[in-house]
Amino acid sequence: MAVDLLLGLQWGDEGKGKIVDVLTANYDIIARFQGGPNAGHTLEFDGIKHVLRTIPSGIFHETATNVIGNGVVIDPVVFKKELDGLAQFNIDIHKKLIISRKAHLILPTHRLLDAASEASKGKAKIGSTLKGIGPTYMDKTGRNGIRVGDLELDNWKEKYRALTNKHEAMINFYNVDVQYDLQEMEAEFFEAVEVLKTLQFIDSEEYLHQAQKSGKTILAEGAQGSLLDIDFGTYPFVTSSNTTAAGACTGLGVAPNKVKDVFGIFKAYTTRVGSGPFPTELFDEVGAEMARIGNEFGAVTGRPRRCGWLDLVALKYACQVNGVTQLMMMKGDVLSGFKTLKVCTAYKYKGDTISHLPYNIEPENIEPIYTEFKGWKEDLTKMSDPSQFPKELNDYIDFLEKELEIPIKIVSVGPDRTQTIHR
Ligand code: 2SA
Ligand code: MG
Repeated sequence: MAVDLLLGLQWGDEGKGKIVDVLTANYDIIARFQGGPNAGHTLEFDGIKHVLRTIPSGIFHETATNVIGNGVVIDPVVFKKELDGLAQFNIDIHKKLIISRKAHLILPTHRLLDAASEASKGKAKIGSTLKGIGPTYMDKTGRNGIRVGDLELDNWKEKYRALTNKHEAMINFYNVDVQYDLQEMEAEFFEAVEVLKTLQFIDSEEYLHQAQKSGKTILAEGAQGSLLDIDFGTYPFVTSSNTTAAGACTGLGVAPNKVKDVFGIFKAYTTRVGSGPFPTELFDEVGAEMARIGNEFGAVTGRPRRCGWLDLVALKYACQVNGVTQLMMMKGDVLSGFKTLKVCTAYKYKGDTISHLPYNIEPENIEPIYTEFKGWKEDLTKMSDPSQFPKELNDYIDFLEKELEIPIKIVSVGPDRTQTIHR
C-alpha cells in the first residue's frame, strides 16, 4: 500500500492538525515525521479544543495507530504534559501510540542552548519557540545526540551527563544572561523519562515497512510549514528539519516510490509567527482585522501571528517542492466581509517582474504584484456543501486552482471537525 503525506505549504499553522483529524478515518496509521514540541496542532470537536505537540493528530480516533517517527525530536517533559492533558479522554495510549527508537531526545540543556543562542543574536533572532529544537537537531547531525532507544541501555545516564557537561560549557561560551536551575530541570526531566519509558519503543521503519506490505494505509503528518524547511525555507528564519515531502521519507524510512498523494494545506491568506521575510505582510487595519477574526496567535507560545494576503508565488514554489497532488484551503471563513481581496501573483524584484521565489526575499528587494478580487459577505461557517458558496468565493477558488494547476479538494469553513467541505 502507498503512503500519503499531509504538509503545510506556508509558514505553519495552516490547520494540519484539523485535516489529519478529519482524514484519519481513512487511514490505519498516522505518523509524524519531523519537528517536535515547537508544533501546536489544534483539533476541535464536540466543543473541546485540543492542542497536540508531539503526538500525531490521529490519537482521538478509535482505531488508528499513531507513530512518532525517527525524524521527530521529543522532549519527555512536554510529552508527559501532553499525556496528562489526554488522560481525561480514555485513550488507550499504550496501545495507540508507538515511538521510534531512532527519534532524538530534547534535553533540558538543549532548551537552555536555544535561549542562549537566540539571546546572542539580538535583533537578528530567529523568533524560535525556544523548545530546544535547533540545538537537538545540531546534536543529531553532529553525531552527539541521545535517542529514544538509548533509554533502553544501562549507561544512558553517563551519555546524558557527558553531553550535558558539554552543553553547560557552550552556554557559558555564549556569555549571555540565561538564568536556570539545572537540578530542578533535571528532576522534572528524569521523572518524565520514566513516563516516556512506559510507551512502546519500536524500529519504526521496519514497522511501517511491514504495515505497507500487509496493506495498511499510512498518512504522514508534517509539522510547521514548507517555508520553514531547513533547505527550502526562508533561511535562516526557518526551523531545523525538512518540513517538505522529502522529510517524510527520511523521517519515517518510507521510500519515495511508495508515496502516493501529497495533501497540501494552505490558509486563504498568509500568516507567519517569528522573524523573517514575509512579502505580502500587512501592517495596516486589514492585517489587524485578519488577525482578530482569524484568532491568529501561536498555539504554543501565544505570540501574535503576522498576517497578509495570499502569496501565490510562494505557494506555487511549495507545491513544486512537495509534489502536491491535492490542495486544502483553510480559514476561507475569516475572509468573509473583506470588501476587496488580494492575491500576490508576481514580485517586482530588482526592477524585473518575476513569478518564482528568488534567493533573497528581504522586503527591500521585493514588491508584491497583486490581482484583486471582489470579496463576499456571506458567513461560511454554517455551510455544508459547495453549492452554498457565494459566487465571489467560487471565483477565488477557481482562480487559485487554475494558477496552481492542482484541485482544491477541501475547503474548511471553521475550526470544528464538522466545518469541512469536500469538493
Ligand atoms: P523553532 O522553535 O526553533 O523551530 O523556530 C524556528 C522558526 O520556526 C517557526 N515555528 C513555527 N511557526 C509556526 N507555528 C509553529 N508552531 C506553533 C503554533 C508556534 C507558536 O502552532 O502556533 O505557538 O508560536 C512553529 N514552530 C516553529 C518559529 O516561529 C521560528 O520562526
Ligand atoms: Mg500550529
